[in-house]
Amino acid sequence: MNPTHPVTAPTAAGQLPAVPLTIEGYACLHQMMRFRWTAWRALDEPKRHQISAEAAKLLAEMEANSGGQSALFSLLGHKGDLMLVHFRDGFDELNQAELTLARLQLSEYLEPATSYLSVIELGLYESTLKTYKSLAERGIEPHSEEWNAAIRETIARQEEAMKPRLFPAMPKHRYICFYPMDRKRGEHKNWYTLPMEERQRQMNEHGLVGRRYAGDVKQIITGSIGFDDWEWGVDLFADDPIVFKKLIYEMRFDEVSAVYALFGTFYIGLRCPANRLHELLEGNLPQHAEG
Ligand code: 76R
Repeated sequence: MNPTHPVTAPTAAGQLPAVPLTIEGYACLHQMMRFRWTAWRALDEPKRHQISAEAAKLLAEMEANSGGQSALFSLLGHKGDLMLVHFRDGFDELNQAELTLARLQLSEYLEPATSYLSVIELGLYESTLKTYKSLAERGIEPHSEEWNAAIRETIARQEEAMKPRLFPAMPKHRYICFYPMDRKRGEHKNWYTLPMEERQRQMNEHGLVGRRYAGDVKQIITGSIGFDDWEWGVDLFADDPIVFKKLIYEMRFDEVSAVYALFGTFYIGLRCPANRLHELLEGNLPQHAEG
């Protein structure tokens, strides 16, 4: 028995490590901003134009960035006016994107409302379970050299196969829904004390529900344990916002959400391409057109 994981039930194959393997892709920053409309409107039109043109030029470059794209969204409601979503190769590039934006004249009219830092994460419950079990069956001790080598091999194979999902282009859909979430660590219901097999079963069911929406919604899960105040960030992209409601409602009945999910604040935004920024800042909703 492994005394460091006493809560994980032993299996026929012996004690399995509790942590599922994950693979990570782009670093991801969400910046929710308030726009200082009053100060902005006090500027004359040519000045507003000059400032928004400068910002649009930078945003256009960021939208096309080869090491991870950015996108701007106009937020609905009081939680913020604008949301920038940045995907980058790493935290350095992410921080540079923040600093470059802060140099814009437009930034004098932007006030951070909140932000969220995470990395694109694929949880590999299925292949983790297969790998852990086959290693246990071969009598290979967890965390031994041989075990570590086999795990590294599994991770490398998955990283290669999943590259497009770890380093995605920014989805082009009209609407975004972003919210952070946790898995419950309560006195009676605690996700982290469930055996690996049980978590794998529930995650598999979760995936089956999700997959039925695959054509209507694009989902990007980011992990934020150690980076921000919640454990995961969920980004959903769709051309019809009702799909968010239907998908999330249906998932509430799914065991892993019904019993173990805790949700943070929801943000809903409309995509604003760089070349529509001036329209948006003049108070006109940009039509959905790319390019
Ligand atoms: O990535 C995959 O497609 C594999 C299956 C899968 C995993 C591992 C998957 C599929 N998700 C995974 C992980 Mn998900 N997901 C959410 C939410 O509202 C709620 O109840 C929860 C918020 C939604 C709406 C959603 C949608 N998923 C995760 C994780 C990490 C948990 C962990 O590792 O312990 C969280 C927190 C989470 C939450 N999920 C899908 C979807 C959809 C639509 C799919 C199918 C995607 C597709 O097949 O294209």
